[in-house]
Amino acid sequence: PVTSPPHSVDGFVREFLRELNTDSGVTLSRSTVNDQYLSLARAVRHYLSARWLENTRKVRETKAKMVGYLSAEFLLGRQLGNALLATDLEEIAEKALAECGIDIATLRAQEVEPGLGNGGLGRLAACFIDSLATMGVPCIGYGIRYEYGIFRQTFVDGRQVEQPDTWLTLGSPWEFPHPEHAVQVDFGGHTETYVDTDGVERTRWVPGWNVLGMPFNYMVPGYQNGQVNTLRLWSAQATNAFDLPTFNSGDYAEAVRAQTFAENITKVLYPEDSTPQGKELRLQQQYFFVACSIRDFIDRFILDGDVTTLPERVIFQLNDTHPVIAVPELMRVLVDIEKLEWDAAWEITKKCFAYTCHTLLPEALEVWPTELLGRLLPRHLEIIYRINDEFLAEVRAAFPDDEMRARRMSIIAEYPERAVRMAYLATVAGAKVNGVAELHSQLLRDKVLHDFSEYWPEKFTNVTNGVTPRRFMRLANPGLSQLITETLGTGWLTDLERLAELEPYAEDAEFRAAFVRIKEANKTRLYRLLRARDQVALPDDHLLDVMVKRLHEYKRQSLKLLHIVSSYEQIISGKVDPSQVTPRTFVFGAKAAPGYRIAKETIHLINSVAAVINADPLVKDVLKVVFPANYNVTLAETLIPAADLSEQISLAGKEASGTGNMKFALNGALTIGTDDGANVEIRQLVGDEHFFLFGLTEPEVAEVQTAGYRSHEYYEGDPQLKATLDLIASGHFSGGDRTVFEPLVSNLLYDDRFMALADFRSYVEAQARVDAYYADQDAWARSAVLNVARSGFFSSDRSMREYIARIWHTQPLR
Ligand code: 26Q
Repeated sequence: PVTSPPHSVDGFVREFLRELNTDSGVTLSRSTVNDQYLSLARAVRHYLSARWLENTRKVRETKAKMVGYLSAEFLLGRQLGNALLATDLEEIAEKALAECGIDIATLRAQEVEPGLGNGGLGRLAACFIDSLATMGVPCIGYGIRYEYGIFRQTFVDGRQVEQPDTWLTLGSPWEFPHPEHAVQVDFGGHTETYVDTDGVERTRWVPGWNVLGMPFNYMVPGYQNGQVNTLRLWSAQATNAFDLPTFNSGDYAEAVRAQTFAENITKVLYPEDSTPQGKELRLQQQYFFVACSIRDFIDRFILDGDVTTLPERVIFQLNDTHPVIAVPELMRVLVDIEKLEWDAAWEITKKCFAYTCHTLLPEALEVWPTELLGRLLPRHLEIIYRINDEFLAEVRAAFPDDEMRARRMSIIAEYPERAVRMAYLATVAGAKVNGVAELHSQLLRDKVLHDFSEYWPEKFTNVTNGVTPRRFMRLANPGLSQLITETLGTGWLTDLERLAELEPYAEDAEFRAAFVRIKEANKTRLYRLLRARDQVALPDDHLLDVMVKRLHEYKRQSLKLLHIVSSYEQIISGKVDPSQVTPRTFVFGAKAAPGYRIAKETIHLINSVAAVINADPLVKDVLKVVFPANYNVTLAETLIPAADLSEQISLAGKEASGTGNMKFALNGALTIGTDDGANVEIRQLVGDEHFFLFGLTEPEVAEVQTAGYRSHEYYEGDPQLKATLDLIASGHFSGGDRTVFEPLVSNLLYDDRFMALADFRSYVEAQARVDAYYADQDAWARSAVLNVARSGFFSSDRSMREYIARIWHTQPLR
């Protein structure tokens, strides 16, 4: 049996040096920082291997039911810190490296985070698998090993320029390739019927081409519990069949081209997170990883080959519609390959899937044109048609005189072109459908999937998102974590509701003072990083106001910007004296989808406003605007613990949940926010007095929309808003050039889909309340502590308990 190395400084030094000498093949004195980082990572890995193998064996042997978390994205963040924490090796490793004359901080900084996701949805998947491992629940995460993750953002003259994310080039010590488990995935071709050996007429798929799926395993360690689950990411390779004939024909160049073609499938993560375009390669990615995963699960866990036991062994959670092609794929495997009857296969399939929706924006709902889907996956399209026919027959039987309803509910849309509505397919096939915050789930039931929730009320449920406190408290905010442990003892990190025990300490002046010192130290740490990383110097006595999330109109970075420009305009026009202003530093972090014009122009405007404000001596001591490039998980871990104010300002009814909002509250920032997503629940828990609410509510938004929204009227009716927009339009932030930001200004004045102007007045007033409240530092600190004490609900451990109880019905491994 495999054993773990000794948990001691000497033992660790031995592991580290052995890695350095035998695996990297260098001596300590000749080694580079990268050699040292790779060896450290592999040394830490050794402490997990034994439990990992043991775990996998136990799951197989006990036939425990597993969660198969299917997600096109896992935004993991750096691995080293998390692995050291999980194995309780932080101190040992630090001392061991010090004995070798190495500062561990230097090696930590060497790691390039795997950015295999766009934002919220991908990070949620990473939090969920962390929680399941920590709770000892068997789970296998299935996803894609993109060779290039989310692009690296740079700014050139204030404009976003994308660079490829080359996260693999210096070596990737956390992954285990398994070529022996490679799976073949077919595409294209046609279908035909034939008479099988048992005399039954069946359909078979005659594919046109195929690729190989190579799995790479990642350990998912639980927090100091000896549990290690697996994340299995698939990489595309050419099959022999693909290029052998070509090689044999002597066309070497053509053979290599074929290989490139196959490997394209997992080359790059699509950087759009809200308006997916129906790109063929994207559908190839989706089918590729899902086909690999289903084949893999059956081969590895259904050892007796009896696929009818699948529902006892697995529940596949569909992370949005991206993996929904798994539904017809499982049907194909059961009917065409395993030769089950259609009805029996459908009964099994319905028990094996559950679907999580993460959006409310109509343009974000995936649809695949049947022309494209049928060309790439002809058999799957036939299966989808049959699922739809049988479903619609049911609907028509239940509502005999309501053909409109049947058409509304059809999985196949007819306009503007014939296409498969993936969310409907997921809803029809899934045992459960859930939204990601109370308000979101309610709107799903009432609006997006209304007919379905009427037909199957018990199918719909809510599970409010959560975040892992291991990464976003313990690793990101060691100071606060230590204070909490000193105050409450250990145990709170895996039982986050225990933060409630901090509540009395909000009234304890000494505790508050300690809390404030930690916040200040976190700010200092952030400013040191930003100085090195982005060459910006920041004053450390400002209120730190932070808005970090993807750049999107519905999230309304432009509203934040209007507030900043308005504060600035009031000073330079003499309406407000700078000495009257609460000094603030505004931080933005946001990537824009490369093809999203308005989002990119907004980035340009933020940077241009920052350049002008930061250079203006009049506001020098009171206003600063910074936009560090390339916001990612790593930067979030230093940014969030330093923040005083968390900006969660989406138009009500548009942000499904948000998870950054939870991370800020757990680190003692107060929220200024709309009644949207999980903000609603945060406010309910922390209390109105400790949350700055503003803006229209979702029903009010709907009302204004119906009455006809004209943003121009708000501009005309509010002199402060007018002066703000006029200043931008005047060319003040573009060297006098009025054309540069004209499209943005016009968009706000004449379209403003997300009603920034309607909420401006209310937002500015809420910001004035922020300033007034911040003047009372003691009151602010009390509220900040209460935000921490009352946010224990937002642990992803709690989310996982709810999925388990209401959707998965799985058990922890004994
Ligand atoms: C789909 C098809 C083609 C190309 C790209 C995509 C695509 C990729 C990513 C579509 C959507 C996404 C990501 C969505 C996302 O991150 N949604 C967020 O999910 C969070 C976790 O539930 C919520 O907290 C956020 O409110 C929600 O916006």
